[in-house]
Amino acid sequence: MATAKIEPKGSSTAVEDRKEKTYQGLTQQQLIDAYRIMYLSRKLDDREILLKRQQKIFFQISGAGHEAIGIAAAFALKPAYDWFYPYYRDRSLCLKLGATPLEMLLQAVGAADDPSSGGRQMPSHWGYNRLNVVTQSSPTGTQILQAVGCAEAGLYYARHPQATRKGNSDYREFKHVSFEPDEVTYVSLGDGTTSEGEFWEALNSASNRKLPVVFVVQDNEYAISVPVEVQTAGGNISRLVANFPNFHFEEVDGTDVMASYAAMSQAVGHARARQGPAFVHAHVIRPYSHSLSDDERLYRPEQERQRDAQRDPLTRMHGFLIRERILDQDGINLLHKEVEHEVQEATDRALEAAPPAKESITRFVYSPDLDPTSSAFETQPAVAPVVASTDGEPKKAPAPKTMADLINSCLKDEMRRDERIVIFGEDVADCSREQYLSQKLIKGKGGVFKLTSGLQCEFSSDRVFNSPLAEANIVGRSVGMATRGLKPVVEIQFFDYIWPAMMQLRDELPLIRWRSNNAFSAPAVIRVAIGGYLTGGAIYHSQCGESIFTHIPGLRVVFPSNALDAAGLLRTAIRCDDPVLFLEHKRLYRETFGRAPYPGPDYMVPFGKARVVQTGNHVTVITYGAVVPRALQAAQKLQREHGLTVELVDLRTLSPYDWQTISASVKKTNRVIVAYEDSLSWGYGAEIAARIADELFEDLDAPVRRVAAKDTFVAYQPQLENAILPQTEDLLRAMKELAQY
Ligand SMILES: Cc1ncc(C[n+]2csc(CCOP(=O)(O)OP(=O)(O)O)c2C)c(N)n1
Ligand SMILES: [Mg+2]
Repeated sequence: MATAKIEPKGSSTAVEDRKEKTYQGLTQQQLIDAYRIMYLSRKLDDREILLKRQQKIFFQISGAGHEAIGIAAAFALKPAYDWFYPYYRDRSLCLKLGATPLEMLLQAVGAADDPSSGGRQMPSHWGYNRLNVVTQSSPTGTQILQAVGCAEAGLYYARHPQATRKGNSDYREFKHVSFEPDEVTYVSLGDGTTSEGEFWEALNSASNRKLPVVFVVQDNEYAISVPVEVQTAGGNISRLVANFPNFHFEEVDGTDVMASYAAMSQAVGHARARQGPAFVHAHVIRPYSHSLSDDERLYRPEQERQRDAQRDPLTRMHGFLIRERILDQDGINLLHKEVEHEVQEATDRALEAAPPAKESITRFVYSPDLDPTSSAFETQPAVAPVVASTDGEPKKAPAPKTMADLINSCLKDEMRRDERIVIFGEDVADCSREQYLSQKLIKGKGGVFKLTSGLQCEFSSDRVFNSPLAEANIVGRSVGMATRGLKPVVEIQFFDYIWPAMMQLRDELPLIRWRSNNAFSAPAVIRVAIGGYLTGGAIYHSQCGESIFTHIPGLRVVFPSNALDAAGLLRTAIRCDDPVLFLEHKRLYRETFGRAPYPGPDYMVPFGKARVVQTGNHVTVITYGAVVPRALQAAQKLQREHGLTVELVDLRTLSPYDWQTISASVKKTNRVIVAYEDSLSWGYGAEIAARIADELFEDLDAPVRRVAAKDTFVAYQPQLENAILPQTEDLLRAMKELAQY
């Protein structure tokens, strides 16, 4: 059945009247359209509930009660122009933006053709690439900082239009970038979610940077069973946020389409005019419990539920259309029939849709386009050759530089090459108060370890800047920016303080591509200073813990041991199309060991290729990071004192890792130690040791040994630190024992 155009009741006779009469700027036809979408949204919820009861779908979350604010937002914004970070109750918003009922039901049944996730995410987890609706996840609140990063990216492109160009031989080849000079980013959340720290971090940055983000809090007074007065001091979020500068604030009855539209129009207008962010607090209802797994009658009495029912946005809109004589009951009935037919048709098709193939489960864990383990990322160092000078004396070879120097040079060269790179984090700028730099009053800082020194001076505060002291803020914003095609190379000052960013690092950054079935990606680089052996670093400046991150599919984890590898691997990290956790050992930053001349602006080391530091016959040592120089020292001593030789393998990247080199070496020496700085139990080496025991059992002449830190924390007192972290003598002892086993 074709959908008839249901027109305002007086349309055939009173054309002039209709032209004049609008409601907060909405025409009668738009109001009918609004009601149609709201009704469609509710009927899709109802149908999903039925399908769930019939066990034809597997979960249900409704948008019921939130339809009016959603439709109002969609009327005030533009699909495929503005950007959207909706939450699960935004069904009406997504329908109005252009998502179809079939698309929604394809997600409910988990079909291969579900455009949001290809059957990977539960229903109501929107994501429509063609509409700029960014892939949504389930952790409440992670979308908010990403929306901030998204808005920052739009502003950045407006200032740097050249940065949108496609690049050659790096991630830019595969990342289509678009922006609109007056685009706005929409993000929505529930009242409960305003309790998350990331909400406040997002408001803080949006306010401070005057970003065009429209925050919409859909306040249904409950977060599952927890009422708003428990979440929010004083019970009203509007009162708490009222003092953020640069904001436009609206508090509105979110069950009233016209009032909501008026509020949204003001809010969007403010953001579009680049006046700053806006905050819309919409009071809504939640008639269908939290989800189909929840029964609100357990914690809400009938009278409270009845009170809410009086405000049902559908009933209100229905009554309004009749009262204003925009539609009569026949018109409403016809509209209902059409919508119900549309839902039925979409349901029939969705139920026939094929599920994804089982073989597809690992597709899009990583970029299908660019493989950082490939030979495209293998180049030779371009070090100036030693040539004879005119007086016949050989010219001095270029001076070897520290790991800190080479990382800094690599960042500079990459920033010159790629205008999409932005760098931010705590203390990474030379000086936030730029005038001190321009007046030459100070030298500038450029990182607590000075790794980003001079970058702000060369590339401006637009590309290199300090963040607030908030790690989730750093990573969350970088996810949003990377989704838009920028290449954030952000810094976490100490590994010990990475944990506030864990939700973004575990549930967002590495998941964006997989959960959206490759519709979105966020290949950001997170540089992190890690490790101990500092003499005085104590507990909170010495931690390792890399295995927590190598356990995350979708994330590349790199851990160089020397200057040359650091430069080559960082370049690969920046140019590749996957998110990378780049771990830099603080103790190695300025170590004499492993210095090298700068290998030039195109030197790259592919991921997943270990380096055999020295070959040997009696025992293999597999390690990485600051244990490499210690193991080398031990190996040299073993050879001097006992004539036994060690094959030393530096993994360089921990995920992926080079199984081929490990396996070849173990097959050769038949004895292996896996050594790492982190505490022994559950550490990175446990996985390597397990795999060796599993796959190379026949090749072993001795048990697989691990040498690692004690299962405690890294103490301040140097004698304790030495006793805790693995030392050269520990390695030497293990090598000797194993070689003689
Ligand atoms: C970080 C996080 N904690 C807990 C949950 C489980 N959970 C899902 S929705 C929800 C309540 C959200 O309430 P609110 O923000 O008010 O949105 P509403 O569902 O009421 O629309 C909770 C606790 C989650 N998804 N994410
Ligand atoms: Mg709520």
